[in-house]
Amino acid sequence: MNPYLDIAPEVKKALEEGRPVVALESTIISHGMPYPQNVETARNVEAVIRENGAVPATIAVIGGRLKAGLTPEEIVYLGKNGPAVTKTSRRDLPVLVAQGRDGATTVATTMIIAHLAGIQVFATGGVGGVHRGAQKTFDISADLEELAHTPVMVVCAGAKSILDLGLTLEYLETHGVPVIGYGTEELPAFYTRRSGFRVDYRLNTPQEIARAFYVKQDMGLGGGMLVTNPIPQEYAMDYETINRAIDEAVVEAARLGIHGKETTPFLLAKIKDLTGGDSLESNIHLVYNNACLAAKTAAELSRLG
Ligand code: PSU
Ligand code: MN
Repeated sequence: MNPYLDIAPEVKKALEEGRPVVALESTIISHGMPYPQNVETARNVEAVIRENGAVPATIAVIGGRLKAGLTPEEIVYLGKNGPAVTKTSRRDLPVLVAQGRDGATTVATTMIIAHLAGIQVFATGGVGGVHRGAQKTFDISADLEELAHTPVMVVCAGAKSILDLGLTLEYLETHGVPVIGYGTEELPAFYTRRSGFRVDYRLNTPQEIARAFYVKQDMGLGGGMLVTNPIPQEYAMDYETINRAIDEAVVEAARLGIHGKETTPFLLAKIKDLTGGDSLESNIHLVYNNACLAAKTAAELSRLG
C-alpha cells in the first residue's frame, strides 16, 4: 500500500471483500458550503450511500496523511474550519503531505486518493472545468486533466455555467473522457436539468454505466468517466434566475481581479449570496441524488469486477 495513505477500517474491509465503496470529496465540505449545513450534508450523504448498499469513503488530507474514509470528528473539523483548510488540488498535495498539513480535496485530488485506495466510483456535486475567458486566462481546472488519466468514475450533476460548458466538453473529448448523461441526452448544468449542450451518450441504468466503465478499464484505455445526473425536478432552479446570478458573479470576479484557485470558491459563494438559500438547498439535494446513483453503480461494478 502507498506509504502516505490511511484507509479507514470499514472501507478497507469492504474493498478486501469486493463490496462497493463510493468516494466523496472534502472541498465541498470546507469550501463549497457554509457551516453547519456542510457537516450535516457530509453526514447525510454518507447515510445515503449506505442506504443504497455501498460504503462511503470521504477523502481528505489530515496531518499530512492521505485519508480514504474519515471519522465523524474529522468531518466536523473540516466543516468548522471551512476555508481555513487548504483547498487541495494535485499540485498542492506534495507540499501539504511533506509539511504534515491538512487539506480539503478537490475532484482531482479525491480521484488520486480514491485510486490509490482502490476505489473506482466517486460522487460529488459539480466538477471543475474550462472557465469562461480561459482563452486569455488559461484557467482550466486540474479536475479535467485528472479525468483524462485517473481511472475513477465521477458522478456529478454536470457543471455550473460559471464555466464555459462548450469548451469543457471539447477538452474532455480531446482527452478521451466519455461524458455520460444518466437518463438524458442533454448535459445538466448543476442547478438546472438543461444547458443546451449534448452529452456523448445517454445511459439509462446504473448497470449500463458500470458496464461502460468496466469495459473502458478492461480494454486498457484507463482514465476516468464523467457521469452527469440531472438535479431532481423538484429541486431544480429557474433557468433565468440562476443564470442571471452566475453572470453577475462572473462580472464581479473579473472586476475584483479574482484568479487562480480562488476563482471557483469566490463564484460559488457569490452565487449563494445572490440567490439566498435556494441554491444551497438545490446543491444539497443534488449531492444526495448523485450519491444514490453512485452507490447503485458501484454495486453493479462490484458484480462485474
Ligand atoms: N464546482 C462546484 N462545486 C464545487 C467545486 C466545483 O460546482 O464545490 C469544487 C470541487 O471540489 C472542484 C473544485 O473539484 O471546486 C474545482 O476547483 P478549480 O476550478 O479551482 O479546479
Ligand atoms: Mn482554476
